[in-house]
Amino acid sequence: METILIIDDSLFNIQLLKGILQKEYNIIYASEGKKGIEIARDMQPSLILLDIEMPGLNGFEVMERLQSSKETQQLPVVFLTGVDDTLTEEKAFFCGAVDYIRKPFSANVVCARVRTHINMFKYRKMLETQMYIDVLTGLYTRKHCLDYISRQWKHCIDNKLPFSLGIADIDFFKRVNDTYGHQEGDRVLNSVANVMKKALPEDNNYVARMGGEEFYLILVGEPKDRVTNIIQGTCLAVANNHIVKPCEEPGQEQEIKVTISIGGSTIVPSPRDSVEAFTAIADQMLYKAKGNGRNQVVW
Ligand code: GH3
Ligand code: MG
Ligand code: MG
Ligand code: MG
Ligand code: MG
Repeated sequence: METILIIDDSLFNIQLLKGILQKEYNIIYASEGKKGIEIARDMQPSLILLDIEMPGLNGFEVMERLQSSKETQQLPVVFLTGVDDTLTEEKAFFCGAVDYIRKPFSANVVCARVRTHINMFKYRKMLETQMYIDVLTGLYTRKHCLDYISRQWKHCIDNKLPFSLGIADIDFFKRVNDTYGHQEGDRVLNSVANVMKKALPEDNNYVARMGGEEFYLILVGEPKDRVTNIIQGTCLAVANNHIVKPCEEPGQEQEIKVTISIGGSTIVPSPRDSVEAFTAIADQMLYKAKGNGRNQVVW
């Protein structure tokens, strides 16, 4: 059930809205702006119904704070107010509200508008998931990764931090498909993805599937020797991972083993460095790892 947050200083209004909406939605509320912002951040509701006239922060001030924080700026806000004046309504939309409902309101109109906004929000979240999360492995997609790299690259330049990129590619993966079939190949891909993610530090474990059986592993702020240790561990963890191919005959299960090669590099980037040139180096290292016999890290 989707959650709606009501921020209103009038308990009467909160009760009224709750009565209208609680059959279809989980209703939470705050009678004051600051508290409302905290709840919005922690609970990530699918919609916020926001009053304008309140003691403490008024609706516009609440809106401004919601919009200026990364954790709340994507949440849709509907102003629900007794202020019956077109200039205020214009201002609300200008501030980023998705809708403006005047009190006294009709229960059916509130329901219909809320449903529309909630549906749009759900749809948007679904599209974002499809864009950013790879369905087969649950890892980040290429699109997410490219955005992430440009953000982190800049962050490392600004803070003089090391940026590390490892490019991992499964060895002789074509053979896996040829031997066990494409479906089994997909399971292997999924398993390798999970093992890689688990082998990285819990608080610094960005892995993306860039395409096919190639992955980017990104570590930010770790010194190079620590990075190479972690990446060696990742390579080893994949090699030690056994994937069991299920079989109808008990005792006839087959074990599929695969290895990966990883090429990578670490840099404390300066504004003159280009992320494309740096990526090309990691790619060359992968090429070397393949040429040197695979199942290894070249950094
Ligand atoms: P190398 O060690 O040189 O990387 O050899 P390789 O066989 O892994 O390399 P190659 O690039 O020739 O083959 C990659 C194979 O990965 C080809 C393709 O069929 C397979 N592949 C790519 N994406 C998928 C996928 O989503 N599922 C499955 N099952 N196979 C895939
Ligand atoms: Mg009020
Ligand atoms: Mg290849
Ligand atoms: Mg390969
Ligand atoms: Mg490949």
